[in-house]
Formats: sequence, structure tokens, C-alpha cells
Amino acid sequence: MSENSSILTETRARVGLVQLNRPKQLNALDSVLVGELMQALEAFDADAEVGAIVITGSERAFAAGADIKEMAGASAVEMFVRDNISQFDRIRQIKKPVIAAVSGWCLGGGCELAMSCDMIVASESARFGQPEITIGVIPGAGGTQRLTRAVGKALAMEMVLNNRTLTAEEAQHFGLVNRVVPVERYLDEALGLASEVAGRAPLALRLGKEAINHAFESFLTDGLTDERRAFYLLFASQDQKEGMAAFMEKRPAQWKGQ
Ligand code: CO8
Repeated sequence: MSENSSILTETRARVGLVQLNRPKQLNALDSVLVGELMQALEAFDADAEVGAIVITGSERAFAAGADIKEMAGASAVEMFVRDNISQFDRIRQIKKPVIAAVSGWCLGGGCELAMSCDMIVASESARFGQPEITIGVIPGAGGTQRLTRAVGKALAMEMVLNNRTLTAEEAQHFGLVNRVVPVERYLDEALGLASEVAGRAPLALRLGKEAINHAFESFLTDGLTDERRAFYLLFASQDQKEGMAAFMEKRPAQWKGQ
């Protein structure tokens, strides 16, 4: 097991495992974690001994979203210039199958990360949601696009506009998740699935993944650009400042529509 500051990595048989490792912050995705994660995925992708990759968090939280404390005070221009979300594009370039092993909270950027993977194995305790509306913003890393494709317009609207969360069972019912297993087994189940997939014909795996992703490409590229601009633009609003401050001060937000 090798240790960076925010992730742990190891190789088991032909599976590369990345564990998000900010448990006290519920694996909130700050820019260091996202950078280390993408680097680890790229290293496994380039490693001939690895056939598939698993990303996991802790039992309590896969990831509770982007790190609100890191971005709360930023202006729209700062968000646009930093463009941290472009780090997320790196996961789209990974050629090997990537499986998310999800337990507990899988919210905001965490849900977007899970949806950027090729398959999701969930524990019975997993909860999926896009709660950005509660802090005065919208999803910024593909949530409006991938969720709509995965669960359909009606439910995506309810999740993005009214913070509807999904249980693991609901997520499977609506096609977001491949398998739901008891919490003691979710990581082993994901590693087992990854190991099975890793044993399959490498070129066919790569082209199969590429072909399925092409089914999304035309809408995804334009949609991601629109979503990202809208997310950054919201940092020009008082409501974003109020929403994120209210989260950190553990109080309800007072919305002004400004
Ligand atoms: N950012 C920063 N810190 C967080 C986050 C977060 N997203 N989520 C939890 N934490 C911290 C809490 O502040 C708390 O820290 P402390 O102990 O210092 O007060 C600690 O983690 C534990 O959290 P709670 O005490 O709140 O635990 P609870 O069990 O009471 O509640 C919840 C769990 C419901 C998950 C709650 O923590 C919560 O609502 N978290 C925020 C969820 C959220 O709004 N996520 C969306 C964030 S915005 C986003 O993801 C936009 C994505 C766009 C681009 C992605 C780029 C990477």
C-alpha cells in the first residue's frame, strides 16, 4: 500500500485499488485529492500488470462532494481561471475499466465521480444525491449530464432542483448502479468484478469501453462545457456565498435570489 496525503493505492492481483483517504472530511474532494486521484488512475492505466481499476472511499462516505471550505470564498473569475473541474476530464481518458465501490454518502462531486466510472458497486448503506442546490449552486462536474442520462429527466430534475437522494436500492432500480450488496461485502464484490473484467481480452475491453462512451459523446462534450460555465457563474452570486457560509456555520441559508 503506498500513501499520498489524500489517497491510498495498492495492487491486488491485476486490479489497481485507489482509496480516497480524507475520512474526517467525508472524503470531500479538494484539489489535492483530485490531483492525486487522477495521477493514480493514470499510473494504473499505464501499468501493464493492471487490467482494471477500483475507486473506493470509506464505509461512511465514498465522497460528500467538492470541498466546500476550499471554494466558499472564491469569485466566479477565480473559479473560471482555476478551472479545477478540468481535472475531472482526465478520468475520461482512462482506457481501462474503472469501477466505483460506493458506501455511505455519495454526494455532489462524489456522485459525479462515481458516475464518471464505468460501473458502480454499492453497499446497502450508499446514498446518492446532488445537494448543490442547498448551498446555492448546481452540479459542476457532469452531474446534470450523466445523471439525466442514467436516471431520466424527471428524477434528475427532482435530485438537482430539490435535493432528492436515492437509496442504493433505488439507485439500482433506476439504472445508476450495477449491484447492491451488504456493507461488509461491497469492496470485495467490486474487487471481484474488477478482477473478472481484468481477465478478459484487453483490446476488446478497451474498444468496448470506448464504443459505449461514444454513445454519450455528442451530448456530453457540449453539456459539460455549459454546466461548468454555469457552475462558475454562480460564484458571482450572493446566494452562493450565503449557501456555503451557512453550511460551514451549520445554520439554514437565507436566499435572496441575487
Ligand atoms: N466539503 C467540506 N467539508 C465537508 C463536506 C464538503 N462537501 N462534507 C462534509 N464535510 C465535513 C463537515 O464540515 C464536517 O467537518 P467538521 O467536523 O470540521 O465540522 C465533517 O466533514 C463531517 O461532516 P458532518 O458533521 O456534516 O457529518 P453529518 O453526518 O452530520 O452529515 C452530510 C453528513 C449530510 C454528508 C453533510 O456533511 C453534508 O451535507 N455535506 C455537504 C454535502 C454537499 O453539499 N455536497 C456538495 C458540495 S458542492 C459540489 O460537490 C459541487 C461539485 C462541483 C465540482 C467538483 C469539483 C471537485
